[in-house]
Amino acid sequence: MGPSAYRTAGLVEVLAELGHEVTDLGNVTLPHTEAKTHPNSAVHHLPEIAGWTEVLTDVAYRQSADGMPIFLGGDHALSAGTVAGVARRAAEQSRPLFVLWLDAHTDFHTLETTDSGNLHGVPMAYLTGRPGFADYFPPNAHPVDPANVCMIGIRSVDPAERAALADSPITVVDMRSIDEHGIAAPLRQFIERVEAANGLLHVSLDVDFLEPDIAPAVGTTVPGGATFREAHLVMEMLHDSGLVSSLDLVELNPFLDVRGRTARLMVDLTASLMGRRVLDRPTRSY
Ligand code: HAR
Ligand code: MN
Ligand code: MN
Ligand code: MN
Repeated sequence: MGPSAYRTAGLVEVLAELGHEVTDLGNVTLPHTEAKTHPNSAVHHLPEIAGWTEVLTDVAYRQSADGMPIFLGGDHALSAGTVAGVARRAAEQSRPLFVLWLDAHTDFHTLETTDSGNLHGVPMAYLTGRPGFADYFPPNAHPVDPANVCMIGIRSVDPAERAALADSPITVVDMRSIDEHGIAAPLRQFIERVEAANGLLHVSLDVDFLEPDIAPAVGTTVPGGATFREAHLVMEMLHDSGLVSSLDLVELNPFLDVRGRTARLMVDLTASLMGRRVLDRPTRSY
């Protein structure tokens, strides 16, 4: 239902108004899947998620040939496919892929460590080549270098993820750090790294990155999220960088929305990323 809510909230029209040529390629469908279980009996919907990963890898690879694909979800598990697809594109262009993960959660569980068995909790582990996926997910031909991953907005990390992150070069900007230093400084540092490396930049925006008061339409709200202005500032800075090559909008559950407020906010954030600004002149640097 997420993609339908974005369409209803006017995503295509808003981007077209900004002068972009927009093509809505419609919904992706899941082909037949093979039954599959995992020794961790909590894991559920494994064949479906493995199937989606395969299909979306292919879709993302093809749609990143030109233009900027925006992938509408749907569960954050979809990023296992979308990021794998753009990683294949980056490898073909001999450019490094960077991933900005805007989320309350790190989604860094393996299939062994997840307690909930909800596979939206595993895509970053799959994408960065953590072990245990080989017999269950499509082969990860182009793992993302964890040193090229930056997570911002983090405020809910399970013990197994915490342990794995202690040994990982992933940059994690948690909410405490944002409280203390603001959100612009770490983002600017990351953008500068992408630019210096001539990288592609994939942005994965989970609704629960946002403060639940302003974005209630998500099943896994965590208090203390990014404010309206922090979120827009991130998008505006990303736009100014000119580096973003693909985007996921994930975890929207329209059933939980209040008068379409969350869908509209996600559309407006996308508009900021795609060039909506207050004045038609560069932002002054002080
Ligand atoms: N870490 C918890 C789990 O694995 C919660 C994961 C929630 N993730 C999302 N997307 N909804 O970030 O169950
Ligand atoms: Mn989910
Ligand atoms: Mn997530
Ligand atoms: Mn999340």
